Amino acid sequence: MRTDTVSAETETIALAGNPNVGKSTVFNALTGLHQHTGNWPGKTVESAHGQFSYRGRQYTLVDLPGTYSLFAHSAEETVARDFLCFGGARAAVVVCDATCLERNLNLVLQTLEITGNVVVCVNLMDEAEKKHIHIDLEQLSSELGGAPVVGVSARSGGLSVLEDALDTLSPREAMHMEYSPQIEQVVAQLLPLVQQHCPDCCARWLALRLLDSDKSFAESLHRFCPQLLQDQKLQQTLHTVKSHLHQNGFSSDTLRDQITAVLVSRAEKIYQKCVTRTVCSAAERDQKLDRILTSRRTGIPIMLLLLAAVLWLTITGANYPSELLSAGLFSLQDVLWNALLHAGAPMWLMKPLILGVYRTLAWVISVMLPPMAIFFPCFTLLEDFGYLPRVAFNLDHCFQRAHACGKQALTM
Ligand SMILES: Nc1nc2c(ncn2[C@@H]2O[C@H](COP(=O)(O)OP(=O)(O)OP(=O)(O)O)[C@@H](O)[C@H]2O)c(=O)[nH]1
Ligand SMILES: [Mg+2]
Repeated sequence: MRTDTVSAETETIALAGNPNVGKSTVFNALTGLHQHTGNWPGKTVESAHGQFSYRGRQYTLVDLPGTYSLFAHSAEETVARDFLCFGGARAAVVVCDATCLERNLNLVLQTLEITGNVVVCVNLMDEAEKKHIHIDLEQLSSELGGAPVVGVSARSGGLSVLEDALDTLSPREAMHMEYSPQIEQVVAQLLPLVQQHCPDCCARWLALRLLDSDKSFAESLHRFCPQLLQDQKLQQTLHTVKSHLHQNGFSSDTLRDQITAVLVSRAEKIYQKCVTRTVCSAAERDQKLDRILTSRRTGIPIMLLLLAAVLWLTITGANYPSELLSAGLFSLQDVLWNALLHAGAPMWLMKPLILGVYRTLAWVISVMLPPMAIFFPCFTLLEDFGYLPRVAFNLDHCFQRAHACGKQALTM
């Protein structure tokens, strides 16, 4: 059912969210497809399309790569930002992790600034319950200007609340975040000019982003909205307001920092109003464990030891089952050879069959199967214990020096 082009009769819904919050799990549950899921960030690297229908309406769901912010820093984040901004989706579902809602709200607010047609899907409610985190979904919805909020545990299904929310979603205005007077003043100057080309609700967001001279965003504008770059009056006004801001000590970085600070502080306030957490021994134990597994002094040595143990188990440990398998399979070779001889099979058939096909197969199985049967379960255990994102965190610093990021360590 995978489709790469979106049919005109279907309503396109973007599925966005931070990395590793369960977007692909939601996507698979709704569309019946099998997007790659796993417990580490950065599995989805390009958008995938799938379809589903609900109450007679046809939807095309677009599973986007995980992104922390729409100030894109990586290629995956650019894909997500461009689709949310220029993809022409009717609505966006922002999937959040109920166990760390505050961080996720940053993206929710940024998406709401682009479009009011957002459903907030708070996933991993089961994990939140285990950690004694209570989220007041109604309060959250009212803090987000009435955007529908649903709580789900996508891994165990039960996504009809999300389907209902999409079905009853009515068009809404984008959220208006209030920035400093200097920023508001220049946005007011740019807005009418941007609106001429983009009359829909993301004009204010576009005006804000034009101020921040981001190269990747300029490339996206060139691709999706070239008229903004070609409008001489707009470019002149942009030049004037930028130099005015510059004279008042506003560089692109200061501008971004101010915008981010407003979003972060709003997210913090919303979180405090909507989330209550009963501190329990399990949560404290998790925090202690986190400190040990990700601190500089203990995190790296533990990681090296664990990875070395997995490699040692795979390489040395595999020798024993390898020997057993090879002894078993090669003794079977003699049995097969004698059986065929007894049955009167000709030599021209027996030699390629037994000494060629069977012997090669026996070698491959006895050499390759044991390391795989040891390595993959070990890796899955580390994944299920949630250790892989911690490896990504520990290695992020090293990888950044090579202009990469920690999560690439996992595929490496
Ligand atoms: N306990 C629990 N785990 C879940 C739930 N939903 C998803 N998961 C798990 O969370 C992990 C991440 O899920 P994905 O669907 O791959 O997350 P994603 O947001 O697509 O991740 P990226 O594509 O890397 O950004 C997987 O191990 C899922 O099995 C849930 O409701 N409860
Ligand atoms: Mg995914």
